[in-house]
Amino acid sequence: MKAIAAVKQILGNLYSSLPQHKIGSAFAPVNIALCKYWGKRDIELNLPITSSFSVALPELGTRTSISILHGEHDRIQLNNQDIAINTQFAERLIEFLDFFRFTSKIHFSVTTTSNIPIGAGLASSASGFAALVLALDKLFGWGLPKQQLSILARLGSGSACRSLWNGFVKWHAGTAADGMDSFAEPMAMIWPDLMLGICMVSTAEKKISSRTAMQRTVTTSKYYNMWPEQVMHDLVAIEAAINKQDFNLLGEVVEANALAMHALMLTTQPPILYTTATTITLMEKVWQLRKAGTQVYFTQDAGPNLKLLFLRKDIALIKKTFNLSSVITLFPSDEYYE
Ligand code: 2P0
Repeated sequence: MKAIAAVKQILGNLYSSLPQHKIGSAFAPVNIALCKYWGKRDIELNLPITSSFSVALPELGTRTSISILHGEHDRIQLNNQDIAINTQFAERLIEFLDFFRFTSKIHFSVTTTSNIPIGAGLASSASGFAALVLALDKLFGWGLPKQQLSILARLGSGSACRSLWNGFVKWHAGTAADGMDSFAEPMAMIWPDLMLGICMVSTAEKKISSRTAMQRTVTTSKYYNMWPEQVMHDLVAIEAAINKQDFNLLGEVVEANALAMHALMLTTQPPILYTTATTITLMEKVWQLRKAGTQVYFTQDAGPNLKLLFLRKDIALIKKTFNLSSVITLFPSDEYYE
């Protein structure tokens, strides 16, 4: 298996070392892509076709503790509830833990709590796998650099490699077949007035996972070949906008990037549509408000909910206009990117 080989390569002599501590515990934030990851060049290693760029939602995320369990199988707790090991959630976690089960007898007890609004399309798998990798690093006492931990998190879920830092984060697609150059890194840029609001449309579980949806897009959309070029331009524009603190430029590029991803999904066979009538009503509201002079833009992930980007000066107006489930200051302090 390529993933096991990658884990061995990263851990080197540490592979098969015994845990140094009784418990490892860590928190990882949720991240929202400003330039989306949509398509893999390697499914097993979660290697992306393009680079992507995100911003973390500080305070919103997952805390995970892990310890060795002397039992027959793993024990998984989510938000204080035991999770049956034959559920999809547990199976995905157990499959990932298999990479670190150096002797077949090792089992783990994993306790996870998350303060992510349920069903907000906030990719709980990203903060989940990032927190798990950070917790494993502490349990085993590896002390790995974050770049290496980012590669390990990527093996659990692609976007998890971006959830190891606060602030703006770039995931370099890389070109190596083994994925050793495909990791995320924090960008030393901050934007103290930048705000994000979550506009909840539905909390129902999505009918098609982003994993399946992105693969279907790559294999069936006649227009997919336009995506990598679009992303290349968007990444440059997003970094330039942040450097200049040009909010309108940032918003335009971010919104267009999300719309292009969703447009691509409509061109798959069969088509994928996460957008609902309510999503469209909200988009129109954003556009109307913008026409009237307010600087507000949206981004949308693999679900119907919108995330609004705006500046602190407009917080009262945005709160009055939209029913937001969370309003997040993305850079609560001056040194928030590490
Ligand atoms: C992103 N999404 O960049 C994009 C935009 C959803 C829409 O990354 O198969 O859970 O585990 O690598 O990371 C969600 O996909 O997929 C995602 P896998 P992942 O945030």
